Amino acid sequence: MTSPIRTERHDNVLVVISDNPPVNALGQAVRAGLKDAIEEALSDDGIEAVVIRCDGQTFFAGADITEFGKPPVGPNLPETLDAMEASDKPVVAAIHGTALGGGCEVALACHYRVAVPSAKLGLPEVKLGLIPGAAGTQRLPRLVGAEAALPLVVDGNPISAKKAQSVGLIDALAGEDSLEAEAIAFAKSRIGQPVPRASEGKANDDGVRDPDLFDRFRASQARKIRGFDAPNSAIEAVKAAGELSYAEGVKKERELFMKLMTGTQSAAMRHYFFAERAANKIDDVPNDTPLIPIRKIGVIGAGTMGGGISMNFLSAGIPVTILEMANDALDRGVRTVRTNYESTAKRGRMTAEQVEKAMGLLTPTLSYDDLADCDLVIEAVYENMEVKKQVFGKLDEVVKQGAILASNTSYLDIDEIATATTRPGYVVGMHFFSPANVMKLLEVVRGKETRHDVLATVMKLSKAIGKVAAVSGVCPGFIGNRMLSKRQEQANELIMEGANYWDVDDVLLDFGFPMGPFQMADLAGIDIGWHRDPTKVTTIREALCAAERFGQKNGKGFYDYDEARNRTPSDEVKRIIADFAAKEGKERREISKDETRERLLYPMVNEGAKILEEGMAQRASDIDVVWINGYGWPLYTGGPMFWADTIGLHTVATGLEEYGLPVSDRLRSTAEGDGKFNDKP
Ligand code: T1G
Repeated sequence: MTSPIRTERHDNVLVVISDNPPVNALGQAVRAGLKDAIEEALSDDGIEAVVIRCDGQTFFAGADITEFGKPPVGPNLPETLDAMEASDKPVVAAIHGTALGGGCEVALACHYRVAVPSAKLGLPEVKLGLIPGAAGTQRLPRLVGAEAALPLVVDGNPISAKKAQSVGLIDALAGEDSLEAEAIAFAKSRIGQPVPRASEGKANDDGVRDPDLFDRFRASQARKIRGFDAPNSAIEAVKAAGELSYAEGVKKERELFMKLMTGTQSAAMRHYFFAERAANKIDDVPNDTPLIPIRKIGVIGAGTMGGGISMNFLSAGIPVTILEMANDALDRGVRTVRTNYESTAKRGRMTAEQVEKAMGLLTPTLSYDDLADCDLVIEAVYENMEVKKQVFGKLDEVVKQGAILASNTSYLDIDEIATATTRPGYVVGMHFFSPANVMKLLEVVRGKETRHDVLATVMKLSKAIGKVAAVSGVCPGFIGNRMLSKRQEQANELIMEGANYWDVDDVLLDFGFPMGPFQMADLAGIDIGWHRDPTKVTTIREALCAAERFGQKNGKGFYDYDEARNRTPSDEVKRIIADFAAKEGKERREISKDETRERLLYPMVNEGAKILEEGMAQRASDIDVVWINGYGWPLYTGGPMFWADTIGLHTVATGLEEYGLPVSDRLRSTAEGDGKFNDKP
C-alpha cells in the first residue's frame, strides 16, 4: 500500500507531504512515513532544510482516534517528533486548515511554523478526555508561556493563526495560495542558523513570576470542568513544564496521559466524538441525496421559541421572515431578538456590525402571504394539535410547492399534523430546545411520508447553524422528552415516599447534570400549563401554584430564592408534600442516594431501550447525543446508553426489577446476551 507521505525536492529543501484524507490523522502509516522522510532528510547532505505540509482540507488534525484503545503500533509520535526536532537542519511546518492535537504537536516539534491566516491551531485532547500525549504540554509553555498555554490545553479550543502569531506559536503568516512557496523561502532563509528548539526553551517564566496563575486559572474554569478529569491533569502537566526538566516533564505528561487513556471518561468522550458525527447520518438516506436549496426561511410565532429559532438562521446569514398575528407581539419578538444579540455583543462575542447584519436579515410580517416564497417554514405556535393543523393548512395554501413545512412541536404527532396538508412528504419535525439560539440539540422528527431530500436538507442545515441533529420517529415526546418523563415520574414518586426534593436534585447534580428536576421546574416555571384555578388542587404542582409559588420568576417555587437567586428548601413546600403523601397513605421512609440515582436513571435507560426496539431512534448513540446536547447529561459518561453499557446492563435490569420497575425486552435480551447497546453492528 502506498504511503500517505511523499517527499518532493525543491533545490536544497525537502518538502514532506501528507495525503491522508479526510483530515490527515496521524495514523500508523503517516507516522511511519514521517519518520522515513525525516531520516531521508537528515541523511542526505544535499538537503539543507525541510518543510512539512499536508494535502487536502487541513494540516494534521491529530492522532487517529480510531486507533485508540487498540494495541499501539510503532513508530510512536513522540519519538518521531524528537528525531525531527533534534535535526540541525531547519524544519518548517506549513500550516493550513486546523493543526489540532498531535498535528499541533508536530508543528511544535518543528523549528519554525508558517501558517495561512485562515488556519487554526489547538490542543483539543481534553475534549476526548485526554491531554496531549506527544510533548505538547511541555513544548507549548516553553514557546508561549503558561498564561497563553493554559487555555489552549485546558479549554481545548483552537486559536486563529493571527492569535497564534501574537503569542509566538507561529513565526509568520503566508498567503492563502502561496503557503508552500513561502514556507520553502522561509526555510531557505534559516539555513546555516542555529535552529530554535521549543523543548530547550525556558517554560512558564510568567508562571514562575506568578505562581498563583495556575490556581487562579483552575478556579476560573471550575464550573465548566466540574466532574471532568482531563482539565485538571492538563493544568498539572503545564505547571510541571515550569518545575521539571523537559525529560521529566515529558515523563509526567506520559503518566497523566496514560491514566486518562485507560479511564472510563476518555472512552466515553471518544464514543461521543463518533456518536455526534454518526447522528448526522440517516441510514436509509443516501449521502448524495439532492438537497433542497434554502435561501429564505419563514418562522411562525415570535415568542421565546420563534425568536430563538430565527436567531440560529440569522446568525448563519440566512434571511428570516417572522410572522405573528398581532403587531405588539411581533414588535416584542423582534425587540427580544435584538436584545439577545446586543447582550452577546456586550460579552464581546459579536460585533455591532454583526448584530446589524443579522437584524437586517429579519423581516417581520403579519401576513402569511409574505411566506409564499420561503424554502422552509418552521412553526413555533401554541402546543395544540388543532392550532398546529390550522397553521399547516394555511401554509399548504400559501407557501410555494417544494418548500419544507416544519413543526417545532416537542411531542405532538407529526403524521397527524401532515394530514392538514396536501404535501405530507414535505412535513417534518424540527424540535429545538429552549433557549433555541443556545441549546445545540435539534431533534429531527421523521414522519411516515417525510421525503429523503427533506431529511437530508434539514440534517445539512442543522450543521450549518451549529446544531447537533438526531433523527427521531413519531412517538409522544420523541427521544428526549419521552425519557425525561420516566425520570420525572420517579422524581415525583421518590418525594412522596420520603426523599427530600433537594436531595433528589443533589443526586443528579452530583452525577454531573447542571441541575435536578425540581430546580429545573423552578427555572422553567411551575405554572406552565396551570389551569389558574387555585381552588382546584390535585397535584403538588397545583398546590404550589395555588400558594403562588411559581418558581424563580417570583422568587419562590420548590425553593425560596434570595436576590442573588440562591435557593433554600421551603418549609411550606415540605408541608405540601407531606400532606399529599399522607392523603395518599404513603409510608414515608429514608431513601438512599444510590436508590434515588438508580430510580431516576435506570428507567430512562429502559425507555431508551424501548425507543431502539420500536425503531424511534436509529442507534443507541443517537440517544446519547440527544441527552448530552439537550439535557446536560454529563459528557464524561458518554450519555445514558453508553453509561448503562459501562456499568453493565445486568446491573440496570436487576436494579429495575428490585424496585419493581419494568424491564423492556430489548434491555433484557441485550443484557442476557452480555451485549452492549453501543456494540458496533
Ligand atoms: N481521527 C480519526 N478520524 C477523525 C479525526 C481523528 N483525529 N478527526 C476527524 N476524523 C473523521 C471524522 O470522524 C469524520 O469521519 C471525518 O474525519 C470528518 O470529520 C497524540 C492523543 C478536524 C475540525 O480531536 O475536530 O491528537 O464521519 O466531520 O467538520 O496528543 O474532525 O466522515 O467517517 O469532524 O470538517 C486530537 C478531531 C486527537 C481533532 C474537521 N484531534 N477532529 O471537522 O469534519 S487526540 C482532534 C475535529 C491527539 C495527541 C492526541 C474535526 C476537524 P466520517 P468531521 P469537519
